[in-house]
Amino acid sequence: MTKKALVTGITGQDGAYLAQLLLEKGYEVHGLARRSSTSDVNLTRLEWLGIDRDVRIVDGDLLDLSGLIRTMKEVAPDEVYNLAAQSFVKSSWQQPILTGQVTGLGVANVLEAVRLEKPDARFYQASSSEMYGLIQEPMQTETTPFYPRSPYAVAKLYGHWLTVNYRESFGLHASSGILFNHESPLRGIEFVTRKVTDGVARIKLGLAKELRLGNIDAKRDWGHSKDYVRAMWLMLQQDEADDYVIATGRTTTVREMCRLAFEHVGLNIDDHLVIDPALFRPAEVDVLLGNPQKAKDKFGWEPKIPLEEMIVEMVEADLKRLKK
Ligand code: NDP
Ligand code: GDR
Repeated sequence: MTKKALVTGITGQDGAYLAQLLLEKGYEVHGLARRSSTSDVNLTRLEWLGIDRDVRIVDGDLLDLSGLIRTMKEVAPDEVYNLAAQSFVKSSWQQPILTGQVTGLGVANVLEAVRLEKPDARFYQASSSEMYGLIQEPMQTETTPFYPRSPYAVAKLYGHWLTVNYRESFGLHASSGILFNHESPLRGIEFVTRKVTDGVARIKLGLAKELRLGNIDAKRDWGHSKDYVRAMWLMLQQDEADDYVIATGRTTTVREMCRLAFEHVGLNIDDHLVIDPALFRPAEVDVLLGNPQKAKDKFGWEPKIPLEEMIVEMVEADLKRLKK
């Protein structure tokens, strides 16, 4: 029997790579997506991977419970991956209420639709290392206490605990992946890695002179989206639902990540980088470093693509895109 998956946030970075993985595994992939006035649905990332015609798009929004219930009934998925969110941390201070509604309460909507229409479906929640915030332990695991530092992280914490609660209350096979930062050429341009690789490519091609960043002392545990969507799928293949940290176990400053990008095109970071105080955040998460041992022990997950290789892939992709 062909397995069916429903992916919310299918038009995003992870949605695209996850859809690709599921198609490779023979799944029938249904993706929830919002229409916009410029294009019916923005399938750019799915087109980039050449799979836009292979997924079935269902019109919907995380805020629309009745639509979600209908979709759950119609699709009757075996697996539900809830990736949709207002996912940009900085915007969450600008739009705290919308972020709470989509990134937080949106999880309740999807879980309710599962509980009412397809309680035997396996559910994945896209939780985040941002929930750790003000770090309580040098290396974060599934038991490290949370201390969220943005409206985004507060909303994610609600979604995380609701997932745990629906597992304990109703016996849903609901797992939460606490994923650390992961990037790719499909990353949104507002996130720092993609902003850097796009900026470096522009400078290299003579289209820009400088790159403006905020807090370059912040440290992140960066992996590749392709590796991380594999972990999402693996979580739902386990007999028991559970929560897992997915990370590389290595942390790097924004400055060092940026230096790698400049170095790849033979430029000196100090000739082009400008620090812009306007880009600092009201509250910062200074450092993140995850320990993925549990995922390794339980289902053998390990990251394959190191930061250096990923940054080169991203710079090259941006050079190609800009030359077009
Ligand atoms: P993106 O920002 O690339 O994608 C977000 C997706 O959510 C898009 O498809 C977007 O649709 C959709 N979306 C936003 N609002 C709604 C809504 N109201 N109804 C339906 N869909 C909506 O994020 P990523 O792919 O990077 O991340 C996937 C998930 O994982 C997110 O929940 C994110 O918070 C979480 N996460 C990401 C990490 C990372 O480093 N990438 C780390 C940890 C967690 P549209 O295209 O229409 O805007
Ligand atoms: P983050 O990712 O907030 O960790 O959330 P982002 O790439 O936006 O920021 C990482 C760090 O870089 C610093 N920084 C800048 N960030 C941006 N975006 N732009 C800049 O110009 C800049 N200069 C410095 C930031 O201050 C921060 O410390 C991502 C998202 O994908 C979330 O959805 C996800 O949950 C977490 O990763 C894990």
